[in-house]
Amino acid sequence: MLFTADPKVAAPLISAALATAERILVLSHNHPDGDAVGSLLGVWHTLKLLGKQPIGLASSPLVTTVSQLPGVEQLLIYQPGQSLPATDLTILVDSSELERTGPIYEEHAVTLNSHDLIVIDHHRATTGPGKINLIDPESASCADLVHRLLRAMNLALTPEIATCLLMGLLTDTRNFRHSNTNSQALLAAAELLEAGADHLGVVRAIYAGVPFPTIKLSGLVIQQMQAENGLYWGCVTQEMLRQTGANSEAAYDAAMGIMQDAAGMQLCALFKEYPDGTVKLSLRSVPGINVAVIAQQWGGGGHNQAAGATLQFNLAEAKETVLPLLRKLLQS
Ligand SMILES: [Mn+2]
Repeated sequence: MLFTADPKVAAPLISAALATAERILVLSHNHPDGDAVGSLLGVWHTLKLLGKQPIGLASSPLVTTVSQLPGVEQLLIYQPGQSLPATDLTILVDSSELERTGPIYEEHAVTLNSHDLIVIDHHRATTGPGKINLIDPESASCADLVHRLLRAMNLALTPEIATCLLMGLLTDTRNFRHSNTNSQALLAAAELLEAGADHLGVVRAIYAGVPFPTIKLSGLVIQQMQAENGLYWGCVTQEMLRQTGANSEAAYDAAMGIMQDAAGMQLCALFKEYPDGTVKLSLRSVPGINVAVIAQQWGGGGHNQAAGATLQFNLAEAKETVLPLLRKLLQS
């Protein structure tokens, strides 16, 4: 078992693991975001170039932001009850827990646990479930970690791969505005552009591709957003999604972005009601306020300034439980 944050250390072992594998399952977390899909596709394209048979499988439907990425049409979207294709290696990106693949893990834990696993992730973790775990919490995105791994493996970066990875880098740094933006991220961006990444295409997809239902939903979210001494919170209910016809994931990002831009924002929380009545809590904060510790209380995780958890409460209970903890965190 290898656990390292250094792509140069992981590279020879990953090369060796790939050499003996043919059919490779590439997974990421449930409700995949730009970084999850960008990283997944970056790995998928690379495996194709190596002559492998990669199977990219997303846990749930994709956000519109990633719908133009090269190769996205080749991704399979998991349908509950579906059997897993026969593979001899699994690569998990942008997550270091197989459980985070959601329905895929729920229905195929035994199969997944029996396969060799490579983990490539940038969420804070002290251990990994893989045979090889390349986990670097200092990486701004999983995508730029994948980029450094490809370089360490001396693999070519095609314009398609570069475009997919740039999507991950831009979405996870919020266009280099998050505190996770470091020189490594900016260097990666430069190298991705040099490799032919479609910068304008990616930027347009993220910032100029907001579907009208999402804009309408943002209006509803803004209307009932609350603010109190640097703490901002809001919610997206199933009723709001029905009313506007918005795609939930893109809408969540839009609502979160608005709160993060609010004057004096120190900590913000978005409560998203899922169809099964449970609530996904997403937290963002300014440096100095660690929201990961809050998310961890419910088995969630993430980064100090961006974390989340799934709560087995209804919306009202979730707010009643979480908001006092956030107020306390802000006062401490
Ligand atoms: Mn990520």
